[in-house]
Amino acid sequence: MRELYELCGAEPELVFSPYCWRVRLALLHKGLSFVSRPLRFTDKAQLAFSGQPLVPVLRDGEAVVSDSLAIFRYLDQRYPAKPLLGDALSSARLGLIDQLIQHSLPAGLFKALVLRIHAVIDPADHAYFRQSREQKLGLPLEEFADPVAGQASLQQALPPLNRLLATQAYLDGSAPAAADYLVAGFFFWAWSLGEQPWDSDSPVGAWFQRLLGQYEAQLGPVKRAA
Ligand SMILES: N[C@@H](CCC(=O)N[C@@H](CS)C(=O)NCC(=O)O)C(=O)O
Repeated sequence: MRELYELCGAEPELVFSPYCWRVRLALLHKGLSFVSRPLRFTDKAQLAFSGQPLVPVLRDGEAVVSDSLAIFRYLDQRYPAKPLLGDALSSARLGLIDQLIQHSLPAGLFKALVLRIHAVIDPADHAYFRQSREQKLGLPLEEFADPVAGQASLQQALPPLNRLLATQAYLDGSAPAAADYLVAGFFFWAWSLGEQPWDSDSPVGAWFQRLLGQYEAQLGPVKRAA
């Protein structure tokens, strides 16, 4: 059996972690079915078998792999058909792409989404979420949250993606692969939380709709927060 441990809100079908979305998209790419194991923040003791505290975790028979990039690499090694990464050089470059994208996308999105996250998580998770995030941010969630500033920050990060996607359908070329899923995880994060802080008419908007359409054609509608 193949199981994906992922983060959920009060409703178990509402899975919203960007890193878990990456893995959902990668499994779909490979045509591999999986059973979702939704966890709340306070259920993380159930990840003890993986030897670390974060999702996503993929349990595939005897194999246990955590970290979205490590899971991409595992999937290519174990299931070489329909490569996500390609050769060793492409695999190494994905680490660079991840660093660059982590530097530009999630901070603004988190500013825009943090109160949405707080609203959708289970009340049992509220204290943990607030305490852990406020400790990192150094200020109360309500003072940090700023959807307008978050959206402005996202707009500053989008031009390179828009320029590339104006010339090709996917970040990886004419068909989607690892670079697309790595970046799209952040867009599915916002989408599942009921937000779309980017322009539908932009190349990025069209790219996201293509990926969403492919996902929903196979796995059904994405559960979104109201
Ligand atoms: N580098 C990891 C990041 C994983 C990560 O940060 N996961 C978050 C969910 S988005 C998590 O498990 N958070 C649990 C917590 O904050 O307690 C990856 O790419 O998978």
